[in-house]
Amino acid sequence: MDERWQKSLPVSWKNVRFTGGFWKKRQEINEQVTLPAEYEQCKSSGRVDSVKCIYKPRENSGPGQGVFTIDGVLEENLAHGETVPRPHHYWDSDLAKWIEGASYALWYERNPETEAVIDGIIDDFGKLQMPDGYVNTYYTVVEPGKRWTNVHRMHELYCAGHLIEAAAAYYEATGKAKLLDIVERYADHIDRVFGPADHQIHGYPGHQEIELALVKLYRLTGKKKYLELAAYFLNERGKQPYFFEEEARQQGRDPEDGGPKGILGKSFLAQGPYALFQAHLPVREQMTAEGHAVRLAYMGAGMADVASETGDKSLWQACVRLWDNVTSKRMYITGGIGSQDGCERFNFDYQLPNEESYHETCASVAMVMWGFRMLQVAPDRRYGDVMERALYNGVLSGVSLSGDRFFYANHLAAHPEMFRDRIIRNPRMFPERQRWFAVSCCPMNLARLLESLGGYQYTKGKLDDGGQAVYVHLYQEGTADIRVRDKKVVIRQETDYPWQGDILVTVGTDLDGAWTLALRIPEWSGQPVLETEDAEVWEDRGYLYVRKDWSKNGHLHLSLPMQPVLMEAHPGVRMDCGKAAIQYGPLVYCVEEADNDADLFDCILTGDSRLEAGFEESLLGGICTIQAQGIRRNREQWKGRLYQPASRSYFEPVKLKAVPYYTWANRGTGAMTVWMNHIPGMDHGKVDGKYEDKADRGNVN
Ligand code: FUB
Ligand code: ZN
Repeated sequence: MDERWQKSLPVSWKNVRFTGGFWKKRQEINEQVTLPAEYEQCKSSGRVDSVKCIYKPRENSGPGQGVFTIDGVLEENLAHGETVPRPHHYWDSDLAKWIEGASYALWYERNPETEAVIDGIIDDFGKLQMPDGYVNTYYTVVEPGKRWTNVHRMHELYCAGHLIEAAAAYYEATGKAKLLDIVERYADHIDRVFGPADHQIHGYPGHQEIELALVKLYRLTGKKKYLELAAYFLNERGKQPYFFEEEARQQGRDPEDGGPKGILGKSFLAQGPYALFQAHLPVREQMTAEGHAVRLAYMGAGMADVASETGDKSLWQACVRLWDNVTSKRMYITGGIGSQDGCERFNFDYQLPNEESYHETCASVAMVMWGFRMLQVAPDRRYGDVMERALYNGVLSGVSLSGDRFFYANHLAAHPEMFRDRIIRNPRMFPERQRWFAVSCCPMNLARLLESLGGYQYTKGKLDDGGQAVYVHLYQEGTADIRVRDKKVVIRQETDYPWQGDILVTVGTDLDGAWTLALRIPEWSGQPVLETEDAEVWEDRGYLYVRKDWSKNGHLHLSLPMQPVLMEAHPGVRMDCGKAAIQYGPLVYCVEEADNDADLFDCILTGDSRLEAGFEESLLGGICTIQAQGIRRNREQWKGRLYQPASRSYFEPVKLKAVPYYTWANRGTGAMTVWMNHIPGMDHGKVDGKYEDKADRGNVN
């Protein structure tokens, strides 16, 4: 159990600028293509107008009348002949996430048109706000009078959380407090409605998010009641009698009825009632990560935040326990989580299917958010490495290189044929990025994360001896403007990361005296080389601490050895037994049909497959590709048969080219796999003119 506490706080995204390199390019696409495309989708789907309250409920409309998705909620559409799109109960969150992402972009480059669009939506939210502070489109126009009657399912608190995050971003970017005023009044309302007193609802959200948002609001306003409310929501979860049942009974609903299709209710998961919502047990008693993946990771982020601010050790321990279960048994190599398509949830330990993976983009975003918050309590590379893994792989695969197409589910292997008949059932699963989804959480989540990524690079805190430390969690070309002991410090990183691991750090400051830069050394990098002068250097939990007077000599050079390696999964992951995946630095690779004429699923990487990395400027936006040699069976032997007796097969050599996983499916649909067959003890050298298995001859290496 991670007992050590070393609090640090994020260096604001406003103080960090990417000046070139990998993420700068992605941010430009995000600003120029993704955010505008998302706004257009919000407009044409009715989201933007929904805040204007133009929807009029038809008689008998409301829950129970529409088209249900797998998670049992109404799809947006003009179902049942309605003339105006019915606002979905989480449309507010989509707009809020868009405002958040667009606000970050405004800070980097003020754009009066975007600002006017945001102002317009904020004004509409302002008009929507009730005198008591309540703001929610759905309950204003679709089910008026029913607010706070189905907190279990209807996402009011989730939408509130996203509005708070949007308000914080808009305020910080523009200095304008009008959305912040709205959400403060709303948060005050929520604080009056929920709580331990008899007249209050003793409840908590069905979809976590507001917890971390309230901590953000607390940090921005200094008002402790927001932190206390966040803690209250976490501490209430799982208490008996179950709030979701009490709520249902009070509203005359049958608590045994899980809702449409009966999948979300009391007895759906073996782990206990309401495990899908992480409400089966009090958070401190939850031993494994169960249920809906995004909810769990947002909850973890909220727990870490609250623990960090309150010093609550038992909450922190519970948070570490969940983190450990996720990252040691239930996470993909891409850092993504939630392998089960039905209900977007965790599965049992090591159940990580590749072709059928759900692996929602939002869940990877949530892992970045959670990992970053873990780092703020305990700077340990096991959090930073996962954050980076999720970012470069699970998150980034969610958007096309062009910036206007998105994955909801991210598969780790695909053969397009197997998804053909799924198109009708669930476009989220199709292995081709889509322009939009009816439930469009992922595109928005991804855009707001990429735009605020600078805010995940550094934190600042005190060391045990009281000295100041600035932690460097991510490497990227750019500058950070930080205050240490109230003096300005400018940190500049020059690097071509993630394509190579050299990082030149220059610190510009006239702050006298020693303080510490702590650099994350990713586990994949083996032995790093650090060059610097006049410094005291030590290592702790995967961070290299460099303490010196930076005003005298502000340079260091960190070299993280970066080579392609074959990775294996724990033997418990039965889908990956006998397989290996290529990793290069933080990037996970895959082989795609577009580069390989071989049948990808029959290729075998052998013990002496050499992996060679080379940069290809003109491929997929400029990437390092990895070349590997392998073998495969000669298909002609099958002579049209489907099966034949096993015999020593003849192998033929095959050359494979792997590309970063995040770039897959940018050249049409085709087969792809991250995990390839791998026989470590097999040499693919030619024997007597044929390729055969040396291991058979006792020649295992
Ligand atoms: O329910 C809101 C969001 O939509 C969830 O976080 C996603 O998993 C998707 O269901
Ligand atoms: Zn999503």
